[in-house]
Amino acid sequence: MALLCRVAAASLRVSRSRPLVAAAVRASSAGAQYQHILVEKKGERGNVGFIQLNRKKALNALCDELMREVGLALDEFENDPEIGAIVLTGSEKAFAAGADIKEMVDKTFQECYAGNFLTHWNHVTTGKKPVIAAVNGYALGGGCELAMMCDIIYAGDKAQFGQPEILLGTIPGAGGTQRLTKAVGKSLAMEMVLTGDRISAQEAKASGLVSKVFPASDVVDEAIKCGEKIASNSKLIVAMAKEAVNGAFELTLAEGNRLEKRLFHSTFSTNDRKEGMNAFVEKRKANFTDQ
Ligand code: CO8
Repeated sequence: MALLCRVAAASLRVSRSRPLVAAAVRASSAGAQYQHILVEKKGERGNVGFIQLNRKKALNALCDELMREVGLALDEFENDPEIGAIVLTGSEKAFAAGADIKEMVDKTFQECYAGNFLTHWNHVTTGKKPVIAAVNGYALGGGCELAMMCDIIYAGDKAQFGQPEILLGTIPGAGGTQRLTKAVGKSLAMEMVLTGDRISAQEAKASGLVSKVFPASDVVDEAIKCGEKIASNSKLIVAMAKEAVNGAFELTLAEGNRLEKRLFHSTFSTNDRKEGMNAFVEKRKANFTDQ
């Protein structure tokens, strides 16, 4: 694999909006090599990171290497000062049909437990920059969980969400029983997890799992537009806002309100808070510097 990467690196040239594609390994705009994902910068200002899962034949089943690559690409964007938001998407047929069952079929409890099997997926939730999932087609099992690890979910009108692990004799392991329940409530989450039944994009919208539904062909562009809108704000303050909202999932109301208040107070130590309020008073557009 390392040799393959080096050979491909020598033969690849990369453009900002459309990376050229080699047989098996692709380079991101920062030059990193990926086999299972496409990585670009999108948006008029190139300030939206774009990660596309690209194992189409396997319906973007989330094999270990793919998720490792997603983690690397997220790190790449996290460390890129130009990037203000990230869009994660799959193909029109599948955002992702779950963890790779073929990779899991022979695993033992001992291997899973001792090796902390798939724990590295949590990496998706640890960044400061907002991640928007643009979901078309199947978002099943680990695919639904991956979407729920993102900060915002946009869905195409043919998207389907489900936690079908029960049909495989297992249960969700990447937050499906927790994030789904917080998003849609106990009754629907319990029904989905216990029966393996899927819900449509429209049901996902009605139950609060996704924020917007678009025609399938528009959902990626709309997610990028949302990313551009977020990226036009102060990256420093956006990170604080994300931290505060995430507090609502992890803390009691009192602790969450305390965290929010401290972060709110902290904005008063930043140049961007001064700039934002002065710009309003002076009736001009704010020029944020992320300081
Ligand atoms: N894993 C591996 N391969 C898959 C997966 C998968 N999850 N889903 C689809 N594929 C493969 C198929 O095997 C097939 O490959 P091949 O052509 O080599 O036979 C190819 O993708 C196309 O699939 P189908 O022929 O089945 O396509 P259909 O259009 O007929 O059906 C479905 C599409 C309904 C999506 C069907 O493929 C399906 O049911 N897939 C499995 C869905 C599923 O059960 N997902 C849950 C997996 S378990 C899980 O995600 C646990 C997560 C725990 C994470 C813990 C992290 C800490």
